[in-house]
Amino acid sequence: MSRVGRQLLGLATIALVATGITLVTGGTAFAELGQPAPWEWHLQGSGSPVMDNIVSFHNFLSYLIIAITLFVLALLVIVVVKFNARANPVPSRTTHNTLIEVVWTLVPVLILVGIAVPSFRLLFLELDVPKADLTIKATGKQWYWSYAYPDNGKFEFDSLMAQDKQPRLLGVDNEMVVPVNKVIRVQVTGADVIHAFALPAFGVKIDAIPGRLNETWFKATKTGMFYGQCSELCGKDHAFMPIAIRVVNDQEFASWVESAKKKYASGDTSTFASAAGPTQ
Ligand SMILES: [Cu+2]
Repeated sequence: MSRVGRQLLGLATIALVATGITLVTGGTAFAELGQPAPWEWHLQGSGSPVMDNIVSFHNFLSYLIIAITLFVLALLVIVVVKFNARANPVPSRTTHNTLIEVVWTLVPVLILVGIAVPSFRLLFLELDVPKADLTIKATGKQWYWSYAYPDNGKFEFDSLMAQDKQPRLLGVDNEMVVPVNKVIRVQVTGADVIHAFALPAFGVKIDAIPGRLNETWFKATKTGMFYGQCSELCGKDHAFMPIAIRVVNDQEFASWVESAKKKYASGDTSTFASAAGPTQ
């Protein structure tokens, strides 16, 4: 085997080993649930059925891409080793091969169809809001979020980043609180400029646009704290308006609602007086 061929085979071996290590140590090993972790390179851990689907679709695509890349690499290695000028001094004059042309057209088409089907299934899962157990309205403002609970006594409160809370830049003074295993419909709007309501662990990301009411949903399958961030550049403190959601059981949620009704009773109720739209 030629020197170049050996070098290429060596490279291919390194790529294979690296891929193997990546796949073995990947998955949820580093992916912490609810918040980002240091040196994280994988998707955040899933806390909702939609995110479960996003993770498995992402993994499916990764395996497919790795397989295609290795296949092309193998073809390149074969060409370099078998058909270089020294190993193959008299080149073939073949210009056409009907079978191979049909195959290299059909196989990519089939692969794309195989990607399209689960991709559309996932889009429909994200966009068809199931019958909701609870509706929460999230309003993006420069630079914090307000959460309103129209089903639970029509209270509304502001959620600002808390300097003294952990995790840094994600902790807030008043968290959004939701019950576990319930379909939460989130209606999202902006009060001043465009913001975006995003929570990676729930697979949620939707624009908060003034004058418009966008709708998304999630069903948290685990209790605990989950963090997201405004995901549309909205001004100088865009980086400092985190989204913090506390997922609790039904009893804890009921008692939180009782205390929240009292705590936020004097809050601004303009959300309920007017329909969607800017409140200032
Ligand atoms: Cu923003």
